[in-house]
Amino acid sequence: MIVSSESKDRQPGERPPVVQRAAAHGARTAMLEPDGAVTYDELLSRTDRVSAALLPEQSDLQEARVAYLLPPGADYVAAQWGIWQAGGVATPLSLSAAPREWQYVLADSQASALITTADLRERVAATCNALGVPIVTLEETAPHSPAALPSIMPDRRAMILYTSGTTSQPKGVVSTHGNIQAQIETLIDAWKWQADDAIPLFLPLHHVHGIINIMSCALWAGARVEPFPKFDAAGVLQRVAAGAYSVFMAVPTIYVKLIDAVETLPESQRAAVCEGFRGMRLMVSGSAALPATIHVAWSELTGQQLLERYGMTEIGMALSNPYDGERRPGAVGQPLPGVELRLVDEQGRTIDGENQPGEIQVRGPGVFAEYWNRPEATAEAFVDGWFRTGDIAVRERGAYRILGRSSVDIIKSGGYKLSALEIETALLEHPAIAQCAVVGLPDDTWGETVAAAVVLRDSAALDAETLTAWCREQMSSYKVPQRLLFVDSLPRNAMGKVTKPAVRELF
Ligand code: MLC
Ligand code: AMP
Repeated sequence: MIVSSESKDRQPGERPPVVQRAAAHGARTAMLEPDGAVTYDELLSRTDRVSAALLPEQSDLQEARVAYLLPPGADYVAAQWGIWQAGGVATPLSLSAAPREWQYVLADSQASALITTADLRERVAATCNALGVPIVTLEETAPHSPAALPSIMPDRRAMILYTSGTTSQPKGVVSTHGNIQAQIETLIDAWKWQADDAIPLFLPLHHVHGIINIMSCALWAGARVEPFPKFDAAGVLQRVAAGAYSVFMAVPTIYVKLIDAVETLPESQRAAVCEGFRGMRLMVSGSAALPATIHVAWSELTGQQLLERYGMTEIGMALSNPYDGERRPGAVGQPLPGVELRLVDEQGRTIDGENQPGEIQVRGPGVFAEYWNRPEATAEAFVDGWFRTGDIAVRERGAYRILGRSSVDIIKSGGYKLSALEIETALLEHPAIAQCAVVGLPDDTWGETVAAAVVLRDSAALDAETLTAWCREQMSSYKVPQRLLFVDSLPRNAMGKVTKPAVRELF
């Protein structure tokens, strides 16, 4: 169990751990934004404004859920820390979600308020009004400090992240302040985060990779974060060439895109970019399998051995190749400090030796508390206190290798975990669609790409272009099926159940 000296000695009335630490980083640059540097002191004063706005009459939000829709940057951090400090549960919304997805998260989490900017307000106003969720814009917060703040103890709920899985609707993963601290500290320790580190942030901030591994670890260490509104290969490479970063973290799709981008640069620029990558102390890949070919291609291009690690929203990071030592292409290394991990076979027996596949199960202080308002799903997710990840792995020569997932209904595309059932449920709301089946197809860039086989209702007419346009209104862009096939019937087994492997064959 990882407990820092601070958390052991923590007294009631203290601020959340990451906020406490920020005070010690004072005048250092926390965020380098396009319009200037934001220091840790400035972040703290913006955090106080948010807390004061959320606590006009009371001194503790008592774990009320507060949603926020904000671009990556200091405002996002101030909202997250301001909610935490006020005793609320931070519930980030995805900037690329469709209104019905925001509506689902706001309703499911029973959000008490939503924080956004004046610019973004219009995009969510109708959704919030329909649900009666008040909107707070950062521009309207006053430069006040909160009159009184609650005691943030480690077992209080801190954050809900929505994850798509084997159910037709996403589940809210609740992490406590203690869980978040453990998830951060294991990476600070294993990957040797330092105050003089600098890292770009171009991953979305509604998932752990961006929130914990990049943003929270960097701010815990007193390092500098450079946010990008979204991933932009040219913009990132320009800063890499300038030697701006010491640490870099991305999903495999981004490394595939960067290889393309670097290889098409003029010779004169390519050398500086490769030098920029070569000079970094750490480059990490995760959230989806890194093909060994990409590991090798990246090393030939930049001289960097990517450190591949494995994690999940419910547990933070669990397995990592070593900081010092062999980083084996295709493998995800060993359990991180403080993480207990075992493989379990189909009969529920723990696998002791090597070369025998089993489900990864995890225990430890970083493992989430519960699925929000879903006691049965929470109970099913654990066996004897171990969290069942649903990922199958094998241990070979001392390192774990991920073999796949136990469910065919989970798709990993561009590092996003998508639920085939959730996309099917959305498609079935189209009046022309009678039946459908969604599968993931292997893809060199995206890992998997979403494909849908669709059976139309009698006499209904629908073409791929119209359906795609409709999907874009209903779901996040990364969930929209990239391949569509209109069929007369879906392949089914003797029980009448759609056979997903046969659906894949159709493509
Ligand atoms: C977008 N496109 C896709 C797609 N996403 N096509 C297939 N599959 C997908 N998943 C299409 C768009 O429709 C568009 O097409 C074109 O690609 C460019 O879209 P874009 O949005 O501009 O793409 P880009 O910004 O380049 O996005 C790629 C990306 C993004 C890799 C930056 O997908 C991303 O941020 N992924 C990271 C997700 C993440 O953080 N996961 C971590 C989860 S936590 P057109 O035709 O419109 O041009 C977790 C735990 C752990 O997993 O272990 O970390
Ligand atoms: P999420 O639920 O979005 O947090 O995604 C977590 C899932 O991503 C895990 O359950 C794995 O299936 C997958 N994943 C994360 N890292 C890796 C990796 N290095 N290799 C293979 N799969 C990974």
